[in-house]
Amino acid sequence: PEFDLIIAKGRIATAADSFSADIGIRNGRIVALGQLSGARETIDASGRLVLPGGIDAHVHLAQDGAPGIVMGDDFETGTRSAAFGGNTTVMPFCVQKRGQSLREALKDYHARAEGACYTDTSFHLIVTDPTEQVLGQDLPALVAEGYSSLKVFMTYADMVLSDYEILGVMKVARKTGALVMVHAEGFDAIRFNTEQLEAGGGFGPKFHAISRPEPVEREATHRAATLAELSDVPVMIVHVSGGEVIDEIARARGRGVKVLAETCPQYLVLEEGDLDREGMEGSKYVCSPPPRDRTAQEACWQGLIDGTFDVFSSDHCPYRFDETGKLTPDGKRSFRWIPNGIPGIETRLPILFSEGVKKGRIDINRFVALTATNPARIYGLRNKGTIAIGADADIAIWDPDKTVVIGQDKLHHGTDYTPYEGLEVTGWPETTILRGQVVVRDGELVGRPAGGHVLRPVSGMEQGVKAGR
Ligand code: DUC
Ligand code: ZN
Ligand code: ZN
Ligand code: ZN
Repeated sequence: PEFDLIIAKGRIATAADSFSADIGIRNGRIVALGQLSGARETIDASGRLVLPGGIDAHVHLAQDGAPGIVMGDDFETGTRSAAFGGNTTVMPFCVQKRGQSLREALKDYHARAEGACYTDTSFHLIVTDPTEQVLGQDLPALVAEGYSSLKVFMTYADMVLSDYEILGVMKVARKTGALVMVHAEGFDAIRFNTEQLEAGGGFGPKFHAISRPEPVEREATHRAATLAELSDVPVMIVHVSGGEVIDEIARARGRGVKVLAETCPQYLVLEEGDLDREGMEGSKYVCSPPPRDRTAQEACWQGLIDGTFDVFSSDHCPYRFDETGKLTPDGKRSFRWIPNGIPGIETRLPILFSEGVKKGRIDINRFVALTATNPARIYGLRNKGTIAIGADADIAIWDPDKTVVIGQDKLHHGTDYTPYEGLEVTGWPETTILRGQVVVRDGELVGRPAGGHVLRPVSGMEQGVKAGR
């Protein structure tokens, strides 16, 4: 037969168009679109929506935490959950520990991922120790090899970089074309607020949000954009939580700074009040930046509608709840010890589809752009993120009318709760295909954990140009 696989009679959507066609796949690539026949296998997609496989450009898998804190997902369970959620590529972080070389960190994370993934995987670096060796030798070499995106933190004692250090990193980015992603929250303000709150007896999860209100994020976003302006580089502001931050991004763009921006499901459907739930329940919602209020949710929706946001990612960061109530086991009681991050790799696409597309806030083409096409372009994932002849056959087949009440019992991650428990969504991915291989078929796992490739993005210079707005 001419094709290995035909996906027949589906309604296809890309970032640009919607149309009905059969998709012909050979050797893992899309080779034909139209009225097709002659395949070893045909999947009937009539009445279904056929989308590019999701690209989750911001996830944390198998990261080392503080002593006693274990992440709820390794690469196997994390990418399995991603595949069930309609994704075919995930972008986790390779974290440099202080004192460690970037190459050692990469070797370590590659070893965790190789042969263990149900989806394709491509690493961002996290630079926590920008020594002369790192800035002068290692980072330029790695960018040239294809590690063309890296994250820096403006908070956390063990991660924070000074403005001076960020400028050093951005100088390398300017030279090599790497894209700098920034966690924009101000360290000193958070530290000060945390001490004040604890001194006043404020220890519970809700004080996490009170210690880092939106102005803390707005100020850091302004500073990150300014450092990018001084350095003449694009910058990606990740996990944006509300309107004040969005306004700061718009101002920077207005003066010509190339600011890219990402938001996440937690800023659309969770609120600060969730951190104040009974007992330790609130710890299930502790992430940074924290979810805000209704006004901030609306501002994030507006940013998705008007194109302020380039990318919609999960920021899946799966700390376990049961053993510790998301607290360190050695009895430290304050919110400051609650690991920051919540799971969401499987629920990202259904939440945006249901709340966004089904409720008429965004159209299906914008949905595809935010969740697959833009991440592929911005991070230089060649042949990914769209349905076109020559592209990788990374495809998700959705039932657009299936209603699901999200619950831990239905998810496939390795962690033990979902912050979206009880949320009803309409539209669910049923079948996920990676480079022409079925990974999930009608809600059943059929792929193998060795099926995913650990990719590297294309070389930095090329992607730096593309990242320009
Ligand atoms: N930043 C993230 O991107 N994820 C989880 C925690 C954090 O601070
Ligand atoms: Zn972050
Ligand atoms: Zn994150
Ligand atoms: Zn491979």
